[in-house]
Amino acid sequence: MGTGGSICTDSDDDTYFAEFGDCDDTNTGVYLGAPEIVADGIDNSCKGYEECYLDVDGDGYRTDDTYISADGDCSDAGEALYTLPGGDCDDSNEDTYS
Ligand SMILES: [Ca+2]
Ligand SMILES: [Ca+2]
Ligand SMILES: [Ca+2]
Ligand SMILES: [Ca+2]
Repeated sequence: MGTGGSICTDSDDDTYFAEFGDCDDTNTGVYLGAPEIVADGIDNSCKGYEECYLDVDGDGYRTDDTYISADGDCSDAGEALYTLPGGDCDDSNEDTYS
């Protein structure tokens, strides 16, 4: 190793460097251009946001519509993770979900 040069780190061994292209160097499924998993609460492809499902009425059942979440966690009001059961046929009525 020389002196004065930058040392690139790849802690998770996904071949992407933390300093360049890997926005989470602890997760091998996260790097620039990685396949995006919708609504898993992780910005897999390092695009700066996450696509979440919607549960507008908060009854615990989501629709198949997606929403761009700027904070990327899918845990705010109205947002839903992919683990939530789908099939809310009326996402404006919390008493109707199947
Ligand atoms: Ca990574
Ligand atoms: Ca994702
Ligand atoms: Ca709902
Ligand atoms: Ca509903």
